[in-house]
Amino acid sequence: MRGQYGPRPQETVDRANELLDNFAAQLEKRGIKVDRPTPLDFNQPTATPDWETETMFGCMPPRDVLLTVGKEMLEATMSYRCRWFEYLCYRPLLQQYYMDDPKMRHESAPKPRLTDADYRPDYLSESIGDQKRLEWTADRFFVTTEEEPLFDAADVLRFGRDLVVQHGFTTNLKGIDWLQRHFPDHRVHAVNFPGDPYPIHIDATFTPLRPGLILNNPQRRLPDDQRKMFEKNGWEIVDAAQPAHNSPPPLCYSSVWLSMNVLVLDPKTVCVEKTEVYQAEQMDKLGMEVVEVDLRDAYAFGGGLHCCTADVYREGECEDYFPKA
Ligand code: DAV
Repeated sequence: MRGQYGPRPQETVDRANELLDNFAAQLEKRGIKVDRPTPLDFNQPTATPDWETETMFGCMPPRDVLLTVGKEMLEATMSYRCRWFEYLCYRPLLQQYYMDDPKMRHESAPKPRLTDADYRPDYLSESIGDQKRLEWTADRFFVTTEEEPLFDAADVLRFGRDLVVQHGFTTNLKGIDWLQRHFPDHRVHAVNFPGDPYPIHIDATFTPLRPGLILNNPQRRLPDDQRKMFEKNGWEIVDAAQPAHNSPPPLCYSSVWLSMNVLVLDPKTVCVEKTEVYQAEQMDKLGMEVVEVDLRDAYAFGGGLHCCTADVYREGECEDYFPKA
């Protein structure tokens, strides 16, 4: 966060932890087993032979780091230097899963070097202005270069056999190609949302609710030429409701569209942040049972309900939702 780094106020940390604990308890009451990461001291400097940073990020959003596909859990490359070591917070759990389930595959994508060659200098300079930024992102000209494969797990959506991946700031084309080579039995689709001046993660932009239905951010609509696979297979893409807030909470990295960063528990049940009344109302109209969760005061630590969760073990088979090519 430009110009601001170092420890966050302790009372905001305590409040966010309280909300995350309550959310975990809510999920447990519904019969979901919830595991929690092991935090590091995020206020320590980290370095590799190529760079050093003064502080780290945290481990509120496992969604950014861990990608579960079938029996595999894959650690993403990540694309910020301050998040390079974040996987360590999840290693105790991943080791446990690996020992408990002989079929579990624990994989880690090649750690990127993240030298200066990975980033366009001055791309984020304040003098650029939103108009220019929108042109750049529409042209798929992003802050990261194609120096080496980069992806954050939160840029990937899983639809059974198909993986839909946002090309943007945190995931480059080489990262998407790496995913396709790594999952040869899946079809990997690159998508873009031109209305987003800062495309970081797909989960406040494109939200599958159940087979056949996706919410799309009305300011970041999927371009026509990328809708074909959904249309041909009878999927409906509807505009998400407006957020209930005009601005994100203080020191938050994300936009107001965390309103649509919901956690779907099953095709009929969805967790929605409790102040997001318009989003909840839309879910209700779409026939979903809404579970209200108080999380807004934790947003600043890395995102919403979808960000702060990552599914590990799910029931069901790998479906083909898009048989018509
Ligand atoms: O709209 O700021 C937030 C996504 C966080 N995983 C946004 C994207």
